[in-house]
Amino acid sequence: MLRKYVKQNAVKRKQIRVVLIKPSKYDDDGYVIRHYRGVLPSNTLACLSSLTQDVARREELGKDVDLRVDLYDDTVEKIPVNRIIRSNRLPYRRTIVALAGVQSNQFPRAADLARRFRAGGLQVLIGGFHVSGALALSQGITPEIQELIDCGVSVVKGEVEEEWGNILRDAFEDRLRPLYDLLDRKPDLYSRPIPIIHREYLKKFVTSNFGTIDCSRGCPFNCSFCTIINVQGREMRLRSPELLIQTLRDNYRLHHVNYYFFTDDNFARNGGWRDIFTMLVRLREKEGIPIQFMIQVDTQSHKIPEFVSLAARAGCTQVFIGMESINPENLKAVGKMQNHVKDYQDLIAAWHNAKIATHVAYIFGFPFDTAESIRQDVRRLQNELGVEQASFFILTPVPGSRDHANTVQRGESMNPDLNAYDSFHETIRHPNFAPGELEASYRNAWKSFYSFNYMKEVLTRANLENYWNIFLNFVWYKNSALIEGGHPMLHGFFRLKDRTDRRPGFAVESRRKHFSRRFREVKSLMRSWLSLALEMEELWLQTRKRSDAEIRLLSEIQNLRNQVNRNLHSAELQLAHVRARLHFPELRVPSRPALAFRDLNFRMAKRITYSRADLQLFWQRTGKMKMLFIRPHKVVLSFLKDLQLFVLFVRDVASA
Ligand code: B12
Ligand code: SF4
Repeated sequence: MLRKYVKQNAVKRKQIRVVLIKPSKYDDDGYVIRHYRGVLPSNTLACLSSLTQDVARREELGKDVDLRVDLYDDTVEKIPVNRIIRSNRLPYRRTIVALAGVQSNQFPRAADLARRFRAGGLQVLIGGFHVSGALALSQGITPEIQELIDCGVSVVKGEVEEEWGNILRDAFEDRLRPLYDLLDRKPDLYSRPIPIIHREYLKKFVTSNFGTIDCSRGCPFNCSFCTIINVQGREMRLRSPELLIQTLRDNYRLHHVNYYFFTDDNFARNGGWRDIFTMLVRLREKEGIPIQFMIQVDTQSHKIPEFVSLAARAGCTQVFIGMESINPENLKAVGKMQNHVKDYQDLIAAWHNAKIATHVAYIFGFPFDTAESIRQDVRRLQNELGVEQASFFILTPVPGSRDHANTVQRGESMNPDLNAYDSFHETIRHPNFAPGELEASYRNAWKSFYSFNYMKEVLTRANLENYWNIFLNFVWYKNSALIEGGHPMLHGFFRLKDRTDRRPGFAVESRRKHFSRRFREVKSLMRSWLSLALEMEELWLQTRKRSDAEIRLLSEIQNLRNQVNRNLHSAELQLAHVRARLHFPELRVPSRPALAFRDLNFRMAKRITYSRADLQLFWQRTGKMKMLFIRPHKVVLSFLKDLQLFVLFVRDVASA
């Protein structure tokens, strides 16, 4: 939980506490999907928190009102429902709960939380893409939203940049309306407050130097599965580049944040891209602020003059491309007319030439897909396009998309459980797949794309600057998709399961049953992690980038070794250092005590030129042998070798 006192003034006697909550969703067993550490912080929380602070700064609720924001993210922390309810009991305080950025798959969880807060007497608001999208294209109010309204929850449809102060005033004065319809009043974002960084919140994520900002909203295209155009519109609305850059500068100085996900759905259509990139170049090259970022772009982005080259200079390390399919028939069927399959190779090559890693969004379940075509598509992504990463999704008729409205109109059946609308569950029947077959093909796609051989190919050709970004993404993706069995975009590291906070309809297990089940799950998780760690270590051994200085040093050692034909002594190793230093003065010749450790590293460096295969073979053979045939000294030596190697691996990862 993060608490921000926006105004602290002893004179102020009335307090409004705005509790922003980003709900998670339930897994198939009814447990909230929550992790010890997340990967991507919520931009909606950052945005609404910034807007609330702005309302406070302007004293929009009156000079004697203290406005305070608390932030909770259900995906990385337990929501203390009872404590929040109790905080409303103080006579001078009014607590308002705002369920933020609620997507369709998060709606059931959000609704359960809303009901608990309402039962505790709190005022509750809900907003985000589910309510905005569902109400944008439906005739009237949909039943699940009506149900919330009936229990006293206020629903906010659309963006609140220009209305947040008024809504908070309504809450303060106890006259919240059941529905705020702001969809037709799309706010001008230009001078609106930029989403802010909360350092304490970032600590709940794997890296705390990571920020998110939406630099624009809307998208000019017209894909039938998309909700964005029906909520944020097809006209682009931009934030001021100057304001944005000033925020990045401040965030770097105050919070050391230097990596961003600019969450615009299509940064290539953000009319301010040139100004933003130019200012970022200045920030990096003149002010020495090393900002890097990733963006989402369309498949025509490489044709915008200078877009790619300037993105590279501005610090872009990865682009997320809305490729969706390699089958032109599929693209036509969903109105993705801007995607031309014949351009794909040029597109990927253009980003690669700029040394920017490509990550494609790819959807299965389009009308012309079959189990075989999915297998082929994955191979084509690898062999013909050579993209570094792919994120796979199952086509889902999300409320707010034309696909959803058409399916409703045709009276076709859809999965009634919104919790499944997360793009990795089947929600409609596909004529080319038996029930469950699409999900199976989807899972296989993850497995074959993130195979050892393909990851090796990608990392071998990755440039030094991008190597670790891609490597760590592989760890994240493999862990989420193949170990945790979910979608990387929803998963962080180390799954937590709250025994008592289970979806209504699922029984709360006894302590004994729950802990023995969790014990088995954690044990199997540990085993999977060990094998993932060894796989990634092997990948590192086979692909790791060596600096020119290290290559030179290794070749000097090899030369000496060839001359003396035996293991080198410390003095000889020192000589190799001296020789290599002639070319790379930055290499330090180690002092004597350090030499032993260096020696170890170099021997390992020699070994790490190859792989861990010999050790693996040894362990396999040892595992099969009877006790009598095992040679203890070999076991100990191999264990030590493996340990040394692993320490080097971890050291390298940690310094990435
Ligand atoms: C960036 C992004 C992500 C990032 C998240 C990064 C982050 N943590 O912020 C990643 C890649 C992880 C991601 C993952 C997923 N995403 Co996503 N994502 C987006 C994207 C492109 C931008 C989000 C954003 O920053 N928006 C800007 C914020 C400020 O807008 P906002 O949330 O709508 O909030 C505004 C209003 O809605 C309103 N509001 C919101 N909440 C509340 C609450 C109250 C009380 C009030 C008054 C107002 C209010 O005020 C805000 C300011 O105006 C959106 C599309 C979009 N343009 O928004 C899709 C989008 C939200 N994602 C979507 C989906 C489906 C997913 C995934 C399930 C996987 C997938 N298929 O992509 C996962 C789920 C992960 C998860 N647990 O959240 C869908 C949701 C559709 C739906 N109806 O459910 C969207 C709309 C894109 C789409 N495909 O159509 N996503
Ligand atoms: S390009 Fe992306 S954001 Fe734009 S309409 Fe299509 S799916 Fe939506």
